[in-house]
Amino acid sequence: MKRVITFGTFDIVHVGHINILERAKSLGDYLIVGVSSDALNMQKKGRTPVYSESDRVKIISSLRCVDEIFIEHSLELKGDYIKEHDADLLVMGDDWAGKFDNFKTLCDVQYLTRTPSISTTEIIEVVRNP
Ligand code: C2G
Repeated sequence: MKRVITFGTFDIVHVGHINILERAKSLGDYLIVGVSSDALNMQKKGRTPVYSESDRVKIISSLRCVDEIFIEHSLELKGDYIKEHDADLLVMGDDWAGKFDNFKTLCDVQYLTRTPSISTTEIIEVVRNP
């Protein structure tokens, strides 16, 4: 059984998130998702997510393509998460292209093309300034 792992904040879930999760699942048999903690998102993006950690966990857990989830507390722990979850493949969007190549010693690494024209940041902008 091929185990695939991916990571993200998945705030204000949109079709780009669903696309990458479905594509990640299609590359293996079992999909494990590391959902960034509120604290990690604050470090990465300098803001608290619109949806709380527990709501984001509930939403991502409810998706048919997702088999298991855990909270990602630190970018530095990515290698440990890969090992703990016995992942065969790490999948990320190509905004992260090259950034996780050092994990190729632990598992395969693939960057998938992002879905164009949609992002959480743009959704926040549109809602603020309709
Ligand atoms: N994504 C995508 N297409 C979009 C928007 C996002 O394919 N239009 C992908 C991103 O490339 C990422 C995933 O959806 O692989 C989750 O995106 P974010 O929630 O923005 O994740 P991010 O905050 O970049 O966290 O350890 C890595 C990080 O936790 C990734």
